[in-house]
Amino acid sequence: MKIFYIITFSVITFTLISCSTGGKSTKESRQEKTTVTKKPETPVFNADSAYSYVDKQVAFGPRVPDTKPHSECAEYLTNELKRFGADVIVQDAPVTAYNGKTLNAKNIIGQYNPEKNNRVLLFAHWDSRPFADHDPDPAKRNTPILGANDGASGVGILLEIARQINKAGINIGVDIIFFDAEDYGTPDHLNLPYKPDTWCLGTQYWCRHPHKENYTARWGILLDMVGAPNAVFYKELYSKQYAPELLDRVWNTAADLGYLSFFSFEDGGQIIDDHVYVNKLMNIPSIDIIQHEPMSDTNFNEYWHTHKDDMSNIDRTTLKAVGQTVLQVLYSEN
Ligand code: AHN
Ligand code: ZN
Repeated sequence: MKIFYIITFSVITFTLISCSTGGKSTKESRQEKTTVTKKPETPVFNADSAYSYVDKQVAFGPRVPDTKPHSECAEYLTNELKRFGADVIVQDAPVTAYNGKTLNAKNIIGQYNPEKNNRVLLFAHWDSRPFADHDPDPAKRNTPILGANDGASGVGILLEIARQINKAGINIGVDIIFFDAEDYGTPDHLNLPYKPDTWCLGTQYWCRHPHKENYTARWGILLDMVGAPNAVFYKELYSKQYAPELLDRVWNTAADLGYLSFFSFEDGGQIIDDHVYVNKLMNIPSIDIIQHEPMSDTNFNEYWHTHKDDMSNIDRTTLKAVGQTVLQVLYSEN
């Protein structure tokens, strides 16, 4: 009875909609059509493609500033963004590390519709950690990690989003920024004194020297550690504090798309990450989609800052859930 009622109701509604469209003047429907074709449909995110971009970065080796794999990977990322139709700026960002060393960091910025004021920002860090300070083997803690999940996963998803933007077109301005030297923060295994702001060095530099004067964006989304099998993304608390509306929108979109097993509506912890500086220094409301494991010792994935953060720590299903969700949010923006 109930089902019958629903079917009847849908048929009537459908008929009403068809009638009202049919009843419009030719000019009106033409205008309507123009508006519809102007707004591209949300593209389908290809997880195989994203996976291959993660694999490619990892194959260069650890992307630590002032090393060969780092400069080779910078060139690769720049060329990929250009191939996907972005206007690219490579920003030299000299920064000082926790140990006083100057790092020649590079922020890689891909712009779509650079002339538009109505813009959004998508970002990830592209460097990998210079030390495996959480590796179970103490002898291996001073060597750099591959950072397949921690670094390459977010960049891989954003490259696939860039490829899709280039194919489908987009009405708003979009900046995709790969920040450097996020993961050069004070190592945990050496018992060094606490020093603030040793993480996110490339982002801090960019916030103080944006690539365009008076740069701003409506909002920002940071992707960090977004590729591990069975990852769960909780609502990170700085994101909730600075960008509650965007946070809800992203999580609701993920739920609509059927990705509730990846996106939990529970609160996570506060995580110092690139989005904190974008919020505080640039006043761009920004969230962090980050795998955080409140029950683990480190608060993160078990391979976090170890030599096991390699391609076996990457799963296409997770890349798809995050990538499709971000694309959907992006294409629902006018
Ligand atoms: C801290 O551990 C302070 N922040 C985590 C940010 C991070 C490191 N993201 C990836 N690696
Ligand atoms: Zn890290």
